[in-house]
Amino acid sequence: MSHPNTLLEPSGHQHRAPAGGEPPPGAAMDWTVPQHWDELTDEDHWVWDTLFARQKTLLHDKVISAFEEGLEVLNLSRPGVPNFDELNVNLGKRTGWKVVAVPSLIPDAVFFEHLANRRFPAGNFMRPPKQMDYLEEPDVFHDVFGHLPLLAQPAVADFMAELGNLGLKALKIGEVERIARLYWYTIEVGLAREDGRTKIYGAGIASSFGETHYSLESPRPHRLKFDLKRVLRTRYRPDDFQKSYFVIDRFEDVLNIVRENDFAALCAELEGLSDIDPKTANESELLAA
Ligand code: HBI
Ligand code: FE
Repeated sequence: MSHPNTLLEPSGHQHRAPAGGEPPPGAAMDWTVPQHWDELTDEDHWVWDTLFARQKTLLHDKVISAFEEGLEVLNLSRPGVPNFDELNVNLGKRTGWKVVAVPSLIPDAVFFEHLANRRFPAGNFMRPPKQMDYLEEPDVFHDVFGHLPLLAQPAVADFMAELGNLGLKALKIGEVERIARLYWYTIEVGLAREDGRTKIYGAGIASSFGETHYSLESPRPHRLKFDLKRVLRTRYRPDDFQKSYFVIDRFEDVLNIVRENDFAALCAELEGLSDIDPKTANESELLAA
């Protein structure tokens, strides 16, 4: 287990993104910037290689198999921070997605617009060595190592694009917080059953040494059977380990979550029902231990 005095990287990085502000200098209207891969330093590449080797080893048997397949398909084992142009050749062939560089968290509307168009916004910077285990904003390791392997899997790639569309619709009806919860409890900190065991698929956990251990081994968090209405009502803390994780039965069902539900109707149904604090859970909701 992790040492209590280590500043462990909570998977969370999503402090609410800037509101609909102007893009920073040097960024396009959609907040994208060139990756400037050739400006990455030896130290950046060293941090990538160090984090990659540690997580790849740690995740074996703890992450769903589709994640490890994605690492191979995208040839992410090659040394150094990946060049997005090279990555996009394989990724585009597999699922029509491409990774684009952004300098920071971007406004929800811009973020969802990218997802709806199969563009994944990834940080163009790498955390410094003294912050190996602490992450303020999503850097290239969180975004590329954590998110891209599953974007090479068609069902997830479609789910992510649908989430983008849902996010844009939710913004129009003032329900973006509910979509942010769905995104959070699946794409960022999702768990799934595979071969009779609970495994990781959320990028925030997969890219976090501390949360990989905590999400599967700690007795503290609740591990709840995935229930869409429960997810839409449950608050989350983006800057700490989770008090609750949701576990989907079969990872390949992830796409059905959005395909089989009418989101606007669900929001209407949940109108007036209180939010749920993630530190609470009923016995009946818990995954059988
Ligand atoms: N911006 N760059 C970036 N990366 C994210 O993961 C991100 C974001 N903006 C908003 C956001 N995520 C979350 O609030 C989503 O739930 C919308
Ligand atoms: Fe993320």
